[in-house]
Amino acid sequence: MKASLVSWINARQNLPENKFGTNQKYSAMISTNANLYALFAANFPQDLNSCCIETEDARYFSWLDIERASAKIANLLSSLQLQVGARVAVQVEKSAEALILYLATVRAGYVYLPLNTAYRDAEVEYFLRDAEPEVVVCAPQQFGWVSQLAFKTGTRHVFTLDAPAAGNNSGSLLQRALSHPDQFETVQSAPDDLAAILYTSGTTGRSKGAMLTHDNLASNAKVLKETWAWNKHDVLLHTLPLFHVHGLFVASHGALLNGTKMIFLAKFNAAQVLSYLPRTTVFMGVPTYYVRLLQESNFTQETCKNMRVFISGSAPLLLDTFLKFTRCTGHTILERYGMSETAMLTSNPYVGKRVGGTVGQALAGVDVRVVTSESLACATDEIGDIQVKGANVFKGYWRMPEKTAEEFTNDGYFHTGDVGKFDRDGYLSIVGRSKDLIISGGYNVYPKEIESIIDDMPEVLESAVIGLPHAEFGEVVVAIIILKPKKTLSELTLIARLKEMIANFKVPKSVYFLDALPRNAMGKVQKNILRAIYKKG
Ligand code: MCA
Ligand code: AMP
Repeated sequence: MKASLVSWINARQNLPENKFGTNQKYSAMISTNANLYALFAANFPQDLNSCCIETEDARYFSWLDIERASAKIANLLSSLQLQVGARVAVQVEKSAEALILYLATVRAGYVYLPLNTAYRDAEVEYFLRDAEPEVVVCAPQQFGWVSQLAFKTGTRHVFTLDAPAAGNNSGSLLQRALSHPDQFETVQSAPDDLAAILYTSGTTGRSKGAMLTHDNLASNAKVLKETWAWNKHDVLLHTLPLFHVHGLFVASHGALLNGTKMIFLAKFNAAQVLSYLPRTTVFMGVPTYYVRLLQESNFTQETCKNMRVFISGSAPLLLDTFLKFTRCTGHTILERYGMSETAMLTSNPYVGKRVGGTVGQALAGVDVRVVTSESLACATDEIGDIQVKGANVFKGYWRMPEKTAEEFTNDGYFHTGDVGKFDRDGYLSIVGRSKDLIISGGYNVYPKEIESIIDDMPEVLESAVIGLPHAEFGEVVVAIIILKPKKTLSELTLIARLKEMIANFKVPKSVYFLDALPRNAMGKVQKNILRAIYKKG
């Protein structure tokens, strides 16, 4: 079935199926334009009518559809007379149309700012005030509160984009794009021009906008294409959200730069993934995806016989999961390491030894080092701070020059905040974090953000938020509360309040009450002691 977006456009304009020639016209762009979309377009397949995205409701978007639909939206954005470098903030359900909006924003030379659909009004208000987007695109059902927030914070244009299940009532963005031409000359960008801002909450609690340039993204996409041996027969099964690096860049850019098909599932569902594996060759996921797949009785070698590679990242993959996966499927998971600020830094090899419990070796062109607290290079197997330098490393934090400067060494390496060691073959193991961070089901949760909200509650004297091991999510958020004298507060009440205020995945799964928090001689809360006490809980 033709994708509704394009058949819907065609139907109203009786356009001939294929107005464009073959792919020759795009190859000229790659040499002079650093715009990320120009790189993708130069690698479109010869047959532009072949499928780029297949959706779970059997809609098909050809490469020509992608080109034309992103041109229409790029023309709409350009018609708004936005400032150079204008931000386009997007909080919508995953869909092919959402990916097309991303591509349109990039090719029009604007800055794409994806927001987790779980974020609630207080979180969204922070991002809008901080990033000051000129355009906001949200789901229709959120339009009421999002548009109020957006206009209050100075946004001039708010559009809606609906999940595909809603059919042709696809929201105001596509309705408005319909009347615009379906050809657009991708804007000439410099390598260092901004392409996206991704917010990664700070250990101090204030979210920071990681500024990613066209070259940050293009250089990483190119090195991953080689490292993971993408080929013309590949089909990517894409089940990740589109509002984080893993799904939006690592997965989508892999297929786009390779000029091969993606099958888009709205979200991860283990049983549904199994039904698609026989038609796909590449799958990417957070460890929770693999834990869940292994719980499926029919997840076998037979199910995976068409698969070429399973890639894991965003959070630690337990050795137990790694080994069990090989026993069940015959495949060895390829684990890699990334950050919003750096995209991918290291990867286990596609051909060669994949070592469980490690995130592999530094990618070509990426300089990763492990140093002591005196910034001396660590010896083999010596634990130290992981630092990185390379074209993949971001431009800095949005409007935070001082914070950015703090995060880089004098010789230009970025402090990842991770702690690890290299083995004698150069395989990196992440053994901990110097930053106070919980990774739950692949989502990052910064305890400081949650502690600040809890500490503002009238009954609370102070709190500590920690991550405890969890078989499925890797870690889960847990809060320890010290109440003010004579005050009462129940776990249920606290959780209910937090669910009204912050994204669900950040809400503690358990709450404990103590008379006092353990502190060291410096007065710093000893979270390691709290983790030890409650890990057995
Ligand atoms: C959902 N819940 C969660 C999470 N997800 N709680 C903690 N952590 C989570 N990650 C809550 C739901 O709100 C719900 O709460 C309850 O758990 C059960 O929901 P469930 O249906 O089981 O969850 P789900 O909808 O299936 O989601 C689990 C998930 C999802 C599929 C693992 O979290 C996911 O897609 N994670 C991937 C995140 C990602 O893309 N990470 C990449 C970041 P209640 O019952 O109270 O309603 S990029 C990155 O890290 C770097 C750059 C890199 O290297 O990639
Ligand atoms: P973010 O940039 O906020 O999405 O999260 C990046 C962080 O996720 C890194 O600094 C690591 O702490 C963690 N991370 C990413 N990939 C892995 C991995 N393969 N193993 C362990 N931690 C990882």
